[in-house]
Amino acid sequence: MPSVDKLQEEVTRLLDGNIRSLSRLITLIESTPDVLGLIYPKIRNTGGKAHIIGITGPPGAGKSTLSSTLATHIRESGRTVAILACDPSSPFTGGSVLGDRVRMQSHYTDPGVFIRSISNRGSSGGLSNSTYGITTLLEAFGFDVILLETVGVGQTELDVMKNSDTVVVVIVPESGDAIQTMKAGLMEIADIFVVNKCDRAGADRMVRDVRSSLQLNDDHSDLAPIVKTRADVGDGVLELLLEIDTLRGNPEFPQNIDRLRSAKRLDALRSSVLLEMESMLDTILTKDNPENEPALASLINEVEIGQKDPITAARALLNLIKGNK
Ligand SMILES: Nc1nc2c(ncn2[C@@H]2O[C@H](COP(=O)(O)OP(=O)(O)OP(=O)(O)O)[C@@H](O)[C@H]2O)c(=O)[nH]1
Ligand SMILES: [Mg+2]
Repeated sequence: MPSVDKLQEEVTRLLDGNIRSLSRLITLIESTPDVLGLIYPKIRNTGGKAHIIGITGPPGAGKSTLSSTLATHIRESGRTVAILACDPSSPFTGGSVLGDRVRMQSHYTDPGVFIRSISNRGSSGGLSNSTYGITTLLEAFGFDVILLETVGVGQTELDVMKNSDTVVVVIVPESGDAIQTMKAGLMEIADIFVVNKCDRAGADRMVRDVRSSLQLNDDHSDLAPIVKTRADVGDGVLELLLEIDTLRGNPEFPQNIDRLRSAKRLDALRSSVLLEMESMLDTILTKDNPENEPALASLINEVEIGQKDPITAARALLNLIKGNK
């Protein structure tokens, strides 16, 4: 880790528009999310203006293809854009990263488009923590729009998506997709649905399925829009951007944006505390951890041998931890 002085110089360069400094700081936050604490005081008043758009959905649904075409339309509207692909699972995304390279090629010579992928690999603080830090850096740099892509539909992806202002959930016309999406909790966080690959059979049916699931879940007053796209040739993508901008441009939105941002900061706080607590618990529950107080050690032992029920013990354990402070 660089010295505090070096770090501050790097942040100054980032604020001056130095893209290499941005890249280096992203690498640092990716592996050590805590570094944000040293950077934040310097950048906290510069950001907050970007529109962070989360794009999520099952593997291979066309998220990267959509992001790339969205980026083209965003540039055409005179805005700059950063694409951040978050892959929580594997360091071995060779195939799709290679595919993405080809897809994103048209943007490489444009300084108004920044593309970066990050993963869990080597991170000590969880992907949603580093994503929070990195989007804060991208905002401070001055990007107008940040596209946040996550692969898959697990809890980590949901946490990552909480970093966005607007969430786009991408599904494709394949049986079971809508149901899986609902089960994964994506239905609740979606502001806009995209049914991509609408060149395939069943697209209209898929739109109807999503609409009826929404009607079951919602009070009907504020149903999320559903947009049909064919991302590989660009069909429907401009319409998608219009929907996204409409949500952002909603007359109610400017008053709400501070509230949304505050909620997002609290969400980030929550995930971060949960993560810390989980790792603390893992340490405490390590077999025969010599650092455990005698009362704690015997409580754990009682649960282990079946003398005390885990539910009651949980409360006692929390009280012991609280008493330790
Ligand atoms: N037929 C058809 N193919 C598409 C469409 N959109 C994307 N594809 C293709 O689907 C494949 C997957 O697209 P990606 O954009 O990589 O999908 P992704 O959701 O980013 O995939 P992961 O990041 O691996 O989860 C690629 O071969 C695309 O060319 C579409 O509308 N119709
Ligand atoms: Mg992708």
